[in-house]
Amino acid sequence: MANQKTLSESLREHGVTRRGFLKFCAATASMMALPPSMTSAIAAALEQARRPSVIWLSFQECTGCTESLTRSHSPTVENLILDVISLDYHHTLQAASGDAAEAARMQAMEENHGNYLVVVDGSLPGPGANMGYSTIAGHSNYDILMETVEGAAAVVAVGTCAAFGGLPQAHPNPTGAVAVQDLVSDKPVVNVPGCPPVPMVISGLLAHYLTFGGLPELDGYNRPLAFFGQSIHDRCYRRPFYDKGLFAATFDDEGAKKGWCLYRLGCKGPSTYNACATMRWNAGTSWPIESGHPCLGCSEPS
Ligand code: FSX
Repeated sequence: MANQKTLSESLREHGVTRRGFLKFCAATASMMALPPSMTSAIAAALEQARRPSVIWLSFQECTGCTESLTRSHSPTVENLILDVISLDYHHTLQAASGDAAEAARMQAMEENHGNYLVVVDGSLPGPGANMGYSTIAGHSNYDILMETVEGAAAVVAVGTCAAFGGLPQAHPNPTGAVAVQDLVSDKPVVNVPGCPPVPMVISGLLAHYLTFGGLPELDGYNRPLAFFGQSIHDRCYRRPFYDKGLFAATFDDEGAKKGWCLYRLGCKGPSTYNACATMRWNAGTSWPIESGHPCLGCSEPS
């Protein structure tokens, strides 16, 4: 529970230089589609900020969302956890286990009542379902979620499973899986869908919360507009081929080799809103369409 330090104190403790700090602020401004002139305002806000306590709950999921977060490169997951937030509970990343892990969650809830963020990945069996399908330390996912969000400032549903039900909810939905927003109605819920979500979108949302002390503007699906405001199609580097009517018809024809549009191969880019085309994956190396595969539309409901 080291969240009583300001961010700048924490950064100094971890040997982060002023230049490195400003680079992080510039990356945060860019992620949130803010002008570069906002960098100094973000730096000033972050220097005064107390690191918010974050409790991360994992339910019915594949751990891809956490795997994605660990590939965040600006900020890195180390920056994020050591410098930006106080990650007080996370099954996969925490050292504690068993009773000690659950005690850490209870302590974070008590000490930060009303102020902590709850991040959830995975869907969970809803009311009427067999709660035994998914339990942690003998408690149902439902009980853990409701107990933890009671004192939260806001809830972030990370991944399409938490945001919309995702793979566990696919027909015939054997576990009666529901999304977080189906259960939480008295706290703000932000959805960060994707299977998995773009790592920089997860860390960018947390950085936004810390910088501005609140949640960003959301779209109709409660997704942050800064990241989900434009379709994959609108930002796709293959878009000029679509506009000229040049399409790959198979995965290995001349059109595919020339990098033409993948729409006729089933690409869901025109109806999918996400930041893959600009933020890309693996430290900005590439993204599915650049690898020759159509968009699957993973960040949309159903
Ligand atoms: Fe779901 Fe995430 Fe896909 Fe996996 O936590 S959004 S199955 S990447 O892991 O929840």
